[in-house]
Amino acid sequence: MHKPSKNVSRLIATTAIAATVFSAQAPNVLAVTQPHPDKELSQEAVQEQLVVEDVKQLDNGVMLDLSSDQQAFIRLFSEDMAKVSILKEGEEEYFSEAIKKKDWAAPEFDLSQADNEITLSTKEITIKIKKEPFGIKFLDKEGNVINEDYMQNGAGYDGEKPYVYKKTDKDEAFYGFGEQGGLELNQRGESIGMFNTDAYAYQPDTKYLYTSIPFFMGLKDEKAYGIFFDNTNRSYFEMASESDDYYYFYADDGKLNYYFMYGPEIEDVLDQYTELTGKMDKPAKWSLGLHQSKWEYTAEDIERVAETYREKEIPLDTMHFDIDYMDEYRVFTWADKFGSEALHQKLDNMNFHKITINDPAVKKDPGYFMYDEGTANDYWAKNPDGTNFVGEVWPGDSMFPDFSKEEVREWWASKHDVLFDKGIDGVWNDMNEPAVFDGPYHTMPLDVTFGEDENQRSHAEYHNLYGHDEAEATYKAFEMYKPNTRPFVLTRDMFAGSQRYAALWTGDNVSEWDHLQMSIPMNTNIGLSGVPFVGNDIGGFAGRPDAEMFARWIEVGAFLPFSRIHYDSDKKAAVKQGQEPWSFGEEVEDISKKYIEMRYKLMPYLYNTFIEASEDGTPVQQPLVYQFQEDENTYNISDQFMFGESMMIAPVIKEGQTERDVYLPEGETWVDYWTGEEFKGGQTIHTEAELSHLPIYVKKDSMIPTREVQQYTGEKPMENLVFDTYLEEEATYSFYEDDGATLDHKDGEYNITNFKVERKGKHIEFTNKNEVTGYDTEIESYTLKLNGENAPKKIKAARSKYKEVDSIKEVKENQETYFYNEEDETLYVNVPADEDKKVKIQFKGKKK
Ligand code: MIG
Repeated sequence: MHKPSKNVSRLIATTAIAATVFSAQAPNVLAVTQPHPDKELSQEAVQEQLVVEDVKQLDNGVMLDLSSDQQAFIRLFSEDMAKVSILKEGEEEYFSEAIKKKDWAAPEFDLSQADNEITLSTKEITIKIKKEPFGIKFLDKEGNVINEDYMQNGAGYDGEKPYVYKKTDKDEAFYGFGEQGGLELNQRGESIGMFNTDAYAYQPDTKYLYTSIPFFMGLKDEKAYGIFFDNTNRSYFEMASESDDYYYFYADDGKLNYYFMYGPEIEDVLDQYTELTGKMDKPAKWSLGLHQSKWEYTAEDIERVAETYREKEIPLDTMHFDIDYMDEYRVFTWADKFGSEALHQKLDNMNFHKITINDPAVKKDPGYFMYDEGTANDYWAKNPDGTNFVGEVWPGDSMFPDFSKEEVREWWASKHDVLFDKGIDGVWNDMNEPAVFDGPYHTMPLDVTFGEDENQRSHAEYHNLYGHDEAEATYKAFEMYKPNTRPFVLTRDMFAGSQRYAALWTGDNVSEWDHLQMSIPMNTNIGLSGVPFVGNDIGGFAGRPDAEMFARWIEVGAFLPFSRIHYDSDKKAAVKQGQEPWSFGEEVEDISKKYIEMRYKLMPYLYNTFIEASEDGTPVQQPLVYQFQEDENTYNISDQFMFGESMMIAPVIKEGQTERDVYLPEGETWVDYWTGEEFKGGQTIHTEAELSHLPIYVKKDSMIPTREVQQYTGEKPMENLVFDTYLEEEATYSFYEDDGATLDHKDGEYNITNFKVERKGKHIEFTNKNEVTGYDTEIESYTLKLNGENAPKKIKAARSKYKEVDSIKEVKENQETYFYNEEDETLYVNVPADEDKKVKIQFKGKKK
């Protein structure tokens, strides 16, 4: 398979002069803005080796005196997580803003010393530290080496640059690294760089994108570990890009400080990582609906597009307001037409949610309240000489809030009443690299400063945190003004841990087939980096898709965690093609409607998948390897994904294609969602996929909660919950329910109900048990939809016998009824929600 490597753009980044002008060019790899040249490690420096000179036991690990006046701290944060710090003389251990949980109870551990080795072991892992030369090895409890330093180079500093070399071999796969380009899931062989960059119209081989998450996982021999390099400076990951024997990571500056976490399940690594850096909140349900947006919709366009969705009965929850809603790009103001009461009334009456974009840059404009207040209070980022930094963005010369200061974040938060007063429900943070049109490499000079006195940091150090802190400030705005409403913040730039505050969209992608394809490895690796709430502009932002591309994109788009159609201003598009579902003719409109409706039907499942994400860090859009790490065939599948626990999506992502191969992971039986045909896992099948067909496969023995379609979330009460069930032996579902909007769940206002469907010889039993009942549910009945079953003989619960009816509609509306559809061999059974007896379904003969 052709593999466009990011190493190409590494060359470009180091040798070419990066474009610093506003990047409105046509898509062209050479024109994509990239930061200043990469720094490389000196081979001489990395060959110097450190030696352990003294050892002290700590309550949770050891402190080592090293040669070259350095010190190492190796602390156990849990039975399978350790923090490794190697520090220069006088430096202290450190946590960046990424870290949510700093206090970890020390696990029990043994410490022993031999001649040249120190051993720390917990119930789960053993850490062997070699004294001369100094090096660290992590082993599992059976004594398998999971990860070890590459001793030729080890770890240390090359001048200012902290680095770590690790041993690898060709069987090890790498995942995570936040937002990365490329068409492959497995990042082995890649040169990865992290420095948040406004990379308009990026390409698969563009090295620097918007978001930096210096976290990755290694997977070898079916065992996974994670490494989080907690350094906010520009960092680099050479993942066996030079040799199959080692990989290394380093940063331009800062401390050497990383966390090692052991799985062996990927799932456990991610759970640990998100314990450390925070989980996402339970999302507002409306934010899981479809969003529509365009740069340069007029106020009239917004109204007309919103109306058209309702007229055409295509579900939509949210309209976005891009930068034109502001008065000449002054943040926290409204231009007349966009602020008009009439427009907001109309949108509100049609039950739309509304999101406004927000940029960090504040127009340098005496008399404008933001400028005046920020200046009077000394809130701006500064030049090295202490004067305020001024750079050009949309409003012209602008000031940049210093979000590193808590006071500035509070101030910024407090300004959001201007938006909330118009009924704005979510805030979309753009340009937070920060992008500066006339700055070197499209951002601020690296010596601009943030913070004061002992908290002062250079832009070089703070850069990757700018969007993170702005997201925190925006999140605070919700706490301030909407204390019992779930926040929705969308951001272009993140650092590790930003999932605590915001969802991520992957910036200015392009209407090209490669981008549709790339979105899958990109999003799933972002998911493996602790950020479940992610999406790409459906149809592509820059350029315009044709009908076929849009149809294929909406098929994928309906299954993105964050699902938004958004596109570039007409000024830059060669074709003035609209990008609403009806802009491509009837066929594509029908296709769009079909899949958008499907998303709304799956809302209970999607919401529950997000609840899991908020609890365990589980990605919503998962690479196959996430659930199937025992099956090596999944390690580099980049064109299929799991949508939650049970549904596998195998979209067509190539032009002109109407069929494709699909790999079905081993260990499951898979059911074709459309035909009911069953397949054993562990094989590649071939399927037809005409334009309207999105191949979907469901794991056998799963229950998928669904509901009737709504035009927007909250349109109709969910009186009947339908369990789409594919039964072999036993399927279960633990269903979470709350209001999906407030924080009342924190006071116990939620339900958990455990459902079980079991095959017992000639009959099937259905049970539901309440585990938590704190929420006043609207559910009156459950429809158990059993796919691929014979006609039943009788159905009863205790003594009450269920009555057979003639249609799906009838069964959904009448409790204690059932309907058998012979054509597709589907049985529907309506069980009252308060049924506390087993429901027994008896069949005539043996299972077909
Ligand atoms: O310099 O606000 O990525 O989504 O429509 C371009 C206008 C600024 C970039 C965002 C895009 C948004 C656009 N913005």
